[in-house]
Amino acid sequence: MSDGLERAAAVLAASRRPVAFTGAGMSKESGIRTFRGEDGYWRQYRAEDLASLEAIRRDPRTVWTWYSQRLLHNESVQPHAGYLALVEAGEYADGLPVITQNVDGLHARAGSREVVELHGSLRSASCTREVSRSFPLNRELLGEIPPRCPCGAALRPDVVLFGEPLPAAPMERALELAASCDLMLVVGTSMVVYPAAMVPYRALEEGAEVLEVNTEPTVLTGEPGVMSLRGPAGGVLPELVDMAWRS
Ligand code: BV8
Repeated sequence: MSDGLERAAAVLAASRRPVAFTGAGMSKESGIRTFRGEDGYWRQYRAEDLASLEAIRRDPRTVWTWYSQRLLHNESVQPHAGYLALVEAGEYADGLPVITQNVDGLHARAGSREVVELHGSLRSASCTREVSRSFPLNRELLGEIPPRCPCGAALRPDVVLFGEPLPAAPMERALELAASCDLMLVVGTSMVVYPAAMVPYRALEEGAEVLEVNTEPTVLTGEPGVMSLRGPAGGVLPELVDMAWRS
């Protein structure tokens, strides 16, 4: 079920404090695989087998091979037109802060002024023994798999692994933005992972409208206060922003 682009554009143009909440589907058209889609990472592996502290301790080589492949692939991808549309919308409307579950850094690279990374990022890695010691995660550090701290212990990527609590400050900021926005664009997320998936529900509870952009229906589709645009972020978002402010 998909609502009209015209109505969605009118709601976006009228919003005073829009916020975006994005997941792996936002990066699909930049060439980064989703987690649970047909080509998703989790198709071959189970989340617990890769993105967990237990997995890093049990089998650091497999986990780091996966993260290293993702990091090196990240170097070759670019933010697509949907990212740039969110940046442009921010120029018309309150900066349009972005809350993301993604660790690929593409929103910041596209130029979004405020990006709240709920699940950390692939920019750095920390020592599993001296946890406060962190290092830029780059090709050089990946010369050895798993990369090691000078103390000899294995490093871990500074992403939030399954079973780990989310960092407090980003989650607090995300809930604050959800509570104060009048419109939340929910783009490219299956709404499966908690507590991140609480964020759009908080926006709805506080009276905001939600505009979902996804190629598939999710638990949000059809909920009161939710409009759904069925289609890829890289196509829908530029059309939406064009219609809201340019036509
Ligand atoms: C926590 C970082 C508690 C790493 C990620 C058992 C044990 C422990 C915990 C749990 C458990 N059972 C449940 C839990 C809770 C667990 C959870 O939610 N599990 C799920 C799977 C059921 N959560 C946690 O473990 C969290 N921590 O609960 O801690 C705690 C508290 C106090 C003290 C101690 C512990 C931590 C969760 C964070 C995990 N880290 N990522 C990394 O990236 O490697 S999660 C991972 O999933 C990514 O961040 C990803 O972004 C996120 C969510 O997935 P989506 O983004 O939605 O992506 P997905 O592929 O699922 O969907 C893509 C969507 O896009 C689809 O809807 C598709 O239709 C759409 N799409 C596709 N193409 C397009 C598109 N849309 C638009 N355009 C397109 N072109």
